Amino acid sequence: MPESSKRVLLAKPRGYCAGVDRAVEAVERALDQHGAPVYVRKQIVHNVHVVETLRERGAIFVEETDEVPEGAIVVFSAHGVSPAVREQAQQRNLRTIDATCPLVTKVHQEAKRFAREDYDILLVGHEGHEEVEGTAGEAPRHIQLVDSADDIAGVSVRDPEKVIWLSQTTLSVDETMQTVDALRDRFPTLQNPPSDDICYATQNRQVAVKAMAPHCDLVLVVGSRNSSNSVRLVEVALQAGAGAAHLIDYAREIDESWLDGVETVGLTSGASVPEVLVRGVLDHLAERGWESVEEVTTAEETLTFALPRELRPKRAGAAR
Ligand code: 0CJ
Ligand code: F3S
Repeated sequence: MPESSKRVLLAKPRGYCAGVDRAVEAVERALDQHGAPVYVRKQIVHNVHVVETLRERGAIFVEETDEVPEGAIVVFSAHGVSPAVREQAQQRNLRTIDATCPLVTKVHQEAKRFAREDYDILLVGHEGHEEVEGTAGEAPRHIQLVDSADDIAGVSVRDPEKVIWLSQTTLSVDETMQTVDALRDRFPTLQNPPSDDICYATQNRQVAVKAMAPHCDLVLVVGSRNSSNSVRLVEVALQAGAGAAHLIDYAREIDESWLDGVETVGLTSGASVPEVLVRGVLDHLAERGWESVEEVTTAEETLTFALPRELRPKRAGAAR
């Protein structure tokens, strides 16, 4: 194939969202302010490289707070925690830094509010995902998880007039709408969340991939296997017409055979993926003749979140 027909389409937006940026910085600041080790419950975000880099700096990742020594510092991950986890941390006198994304906290608030109003809440999300465990833990008696259309037949509610659906923040927008349509066939007065639970970053990355994929023989998504939003980008690319699509953590995972006969490679990354890994893939492709790179931009993102309150500088003269 002539070198000149080889090109890369680079999706924008891609990579870090505001919630991930804040969560990663929270661990870095905690290490700077308090010194190593700093404990982190679960992976701060679902990215192998981020976790390894922070581990090298002195973060210790644990599954549960009972692995953290009494009185030590523990950071809660971007995906959020249930009230039960907060209580366990308090019982062990842990000093907590809450890096839950504010957009996950918003879904928790919705769950609490509709549980208080005694709704049955149908939470669309992936069973076993940490975010879903945290949200469901806010109102276990009111929430039922709907992971796929297969679960719908098993849903039972007390009053079909008082049912609302909420969701995980990192789902496929199209698939979720299909699930909600199927739920509404069963419960015609099913209420929508007060605002979108699937977050702006998830939506924007899917829109960008959809714009790019029909022009691509191959789409590469940089992201880790357990990153829900990254995995969704592979699915969206295939549904939108990409010839093939693969999820990779690093450029070295690109199988040479994937590139056989390929002219246009699409490239994007999940919300938990640092840009340095995308640069690594661009370098890898350039060495093989894909030197021309065009950005496909579908939105500009400017949102940022303040650091967790426990890490903000204390105001001068504030009471101690
Ligand atoms: O749930 C979140 C707050 C998203 C965090 C960013 O992405 P990632 O890969 O850590 O998590 P997901 O598995 O939820 O996509
Ligand atoms: Fe938050 Fe969405 Fe990122 S929920 S952590 S802004 S993927």
